Amino acid sequence: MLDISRAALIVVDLQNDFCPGGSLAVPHGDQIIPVVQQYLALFETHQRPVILTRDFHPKDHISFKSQGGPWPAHCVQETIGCELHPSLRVPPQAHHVVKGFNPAVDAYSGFEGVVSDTPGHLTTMTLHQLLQAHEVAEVYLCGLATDYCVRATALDALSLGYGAGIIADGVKGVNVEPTDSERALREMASQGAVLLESHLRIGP
Ligand code: VGL
Ligand code: ZN
Repeated sequence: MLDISRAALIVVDLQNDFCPGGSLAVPHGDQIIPVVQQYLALFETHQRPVILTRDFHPKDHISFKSQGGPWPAHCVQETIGCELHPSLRVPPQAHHVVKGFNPAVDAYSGFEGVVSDTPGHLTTMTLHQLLQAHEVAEVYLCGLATDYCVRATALDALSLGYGAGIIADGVKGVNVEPTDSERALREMASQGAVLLESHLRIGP
């Protein structure tokens, strides 16, 4: 049965640049928004923590093709592409985590970021510290992209001892290779993540 009494919801990188029209668009990335919205409402109703992560790159970030990296420029700070998708209704109590701001280091996992609840102000608090402060034992993950930042965040959560549920219809992958997302989901499951087959049907 649904038990989110010690859970937090983590919405990974649901930013304009990862949605159709963006510079590193995940195919159909915006289709997950209604599912994400339902989970946001659920966690808000139960007064459980909600965290939204954002890729937050300087314009000369090491992961960009201009610097010899694999990706087109994306999620550059202070651009529209870096903003959360405008149709997301972000709860006022939600926490925000930014990552990938060090120009020389790529950071796929939210656990490599810092809390930034005031726009433009980065704290030194990590996601792990934030979750500990709220006595969170398990995280429910949705967002973009299954094969990169969702994967990395889930694997870090599991390594840190959190339970992890992946909202299967609340994630979408880049699929540089067509099976990348499937592989990532299998890998997360093999490390202990629970794949939640259909939205709002949590548990066995
Ligand atoms: C991501 C590629 C590059 C992601 C971030 O959010 O999954 N993917 N930077
Ligand atoms: Zn990035």
